[in-house]
Amino acid sequence: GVRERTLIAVKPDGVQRHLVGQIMQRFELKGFQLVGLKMLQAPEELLSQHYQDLRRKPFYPSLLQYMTSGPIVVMVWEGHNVVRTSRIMVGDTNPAEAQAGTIRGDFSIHISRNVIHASDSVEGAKREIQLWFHGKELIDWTCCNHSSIYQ
Ligand code: YYY
Ligand code: MG
Repeated sequence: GVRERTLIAVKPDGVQRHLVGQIMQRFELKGFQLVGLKMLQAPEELLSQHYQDLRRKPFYPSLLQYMTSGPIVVMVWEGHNVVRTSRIMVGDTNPAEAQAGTIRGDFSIHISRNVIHASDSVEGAKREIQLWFHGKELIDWTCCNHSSIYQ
């Protein structure tokens, strides 16, 4: 449905490099709708839940160190097929494999500093949105351009 939602986060490297505006603009220009937004210094406990499936990976300790190294910007974007489409907009996990035109392809070089997070499934998005946002922080609103974006 058009009310599908995904969690997008600009990671500490993206914030430090002043990429927040450009990244948000890509989602706005695409036609997706912003329904939640905040900046925070991520608590390690929250990150360990966010990345629970990666706990046994060799890169996990350095991943957590990087993700707590500075503020992040977390947001929820809404729209038809937004989970899958935003993964395409974000590009491959490894920036060396990410296509030009994708966010990682255009703005990053190394897998350990790939500027952005995007949920990888509808179920994963639901879990991550609940982890990072209280229900009342998510705003239901209707875009006046709706009929120019959807049939
Ligand atoms: O969903 P995505 O961010 O594209 O990749 P994941 O496999 O979920 O890994 C999360 C995160 O971990 C990735 O964005 C960078 C980091 N990472 C890494 O530093 N080294 C790897 N070999 C794999 C992932
Ligand atoms: Mg992932």
